[in-house]
Amino acid sequence: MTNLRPIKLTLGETEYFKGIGKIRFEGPGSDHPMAYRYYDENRVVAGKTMREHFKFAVAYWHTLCGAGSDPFGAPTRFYPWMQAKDPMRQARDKMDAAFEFITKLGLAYFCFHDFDLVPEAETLAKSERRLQSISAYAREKMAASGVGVLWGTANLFSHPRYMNGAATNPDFAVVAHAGAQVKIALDLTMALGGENYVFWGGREGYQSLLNTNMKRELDHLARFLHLARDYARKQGFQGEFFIEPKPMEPSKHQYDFDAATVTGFLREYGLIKDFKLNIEVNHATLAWHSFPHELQVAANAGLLGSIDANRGDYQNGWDTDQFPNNLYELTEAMLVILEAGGLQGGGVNFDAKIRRNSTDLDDLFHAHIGGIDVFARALLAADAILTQSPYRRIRQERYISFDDGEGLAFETGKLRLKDLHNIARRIGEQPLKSGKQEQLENIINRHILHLEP
Ligand code: XUL
Ligand code: CO
Repeated sequence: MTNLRPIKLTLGETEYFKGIGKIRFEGPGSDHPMAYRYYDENRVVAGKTMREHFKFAVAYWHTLCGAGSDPFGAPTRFYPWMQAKDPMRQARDKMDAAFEFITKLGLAYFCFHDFDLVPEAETLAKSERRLQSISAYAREKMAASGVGVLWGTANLFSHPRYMNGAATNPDFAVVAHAGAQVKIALDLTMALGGENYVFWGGREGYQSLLNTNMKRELDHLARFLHLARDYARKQGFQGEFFIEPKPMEPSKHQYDFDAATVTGFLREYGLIKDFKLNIEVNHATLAWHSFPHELQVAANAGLLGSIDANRGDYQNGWDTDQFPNNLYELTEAMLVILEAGGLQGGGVNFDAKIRRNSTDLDDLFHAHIGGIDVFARALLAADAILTQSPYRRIRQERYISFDDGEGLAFETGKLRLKDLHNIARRIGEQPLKSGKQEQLENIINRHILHLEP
């Protein structure tokens, strides 16, 4: 179902990013700041084109709606597509800017929350009409450009009604409203041919157990996901549903803490067949994990669906959502993704924002070009490590004692605890075996430094 249509530059009435043309692959030797040095969408690596490996998507909320405000200060960016007073006019301007931006980058996807596309109105019925109207406009732009939807979602965390949660709210009226919003967002995603649908549990969590019946809230969350799945499947939706784990922020305790927690939840509530995971870098690090760790946990369970690309900051614990730029770390991540056989259904969504003081229009391009190129380099490095270095062999040899004899008998369930006791007494203390970590780290460094185009 991957969107492989050619991407056509698509402008609206106004050209917003004047002076910036279509971003092209120029190779590592290029000095042009507005060019890809490594991302060559048609280049085949490990059996797939780069375009198919990544399915890069622009995140509507950060890139088109983000105005640079933070808890300490007012917006710093006054983009021209944000100026119209009429909400539908503004939504259409924003969509023109979105398609100009996405098609200039040559990308095939975007991701959105319902109310990224149009502002929420005073009533549900009016909001629904606004969404239907922008959906028709989006369909026109998508047909003209070839751009598709990687995933849609509903914003169940910004409005004050969700301050105590959405599906896990202690008040049924709020749960019902969240259900209505998810129904509308599913309809919208399906109308736009969206390939997947995401649930990030924004305020599905709690601040204090003193006022929280945790078990009941978790039961409600599962019930809610069952209803959403049943509705979408009945309408013929064949894409994947993803849960996006995050340990905290905005809630102190979030129910979808990390990949392992969500996997357990999906198993407990009979949702494991229909839901996969959308792993976000900065959410992994907020949970005191590394990104590759979270990817591997998801892959172990067969649930590695999609990723939200960004990075945190080593000096603080917030969800800073910076654009990815660390080649060493991303190479380790791409090793996990390649060995898992790729992402199932999803792609790489830039859930990342430029800094508050990045106020020029071209900053959006620098950010995305940098993120895209670092992924492309990481893919090339990881592929070389897997195919041309002793990386796999060194790791495999650490487990060689399970390949035959008594080790294999243990692995295949043929030994009892008493057998382990007998074997240990017989073989006695064995020589220590090195983990070879530094040698493996040097292999990564060597391959990120010596990349042939
Ligand atoms: C919040 C976050 C969201 C989800 C979509 O941290 O990552 O943007 O990706 O709701
Ligand atoms: Co995200």
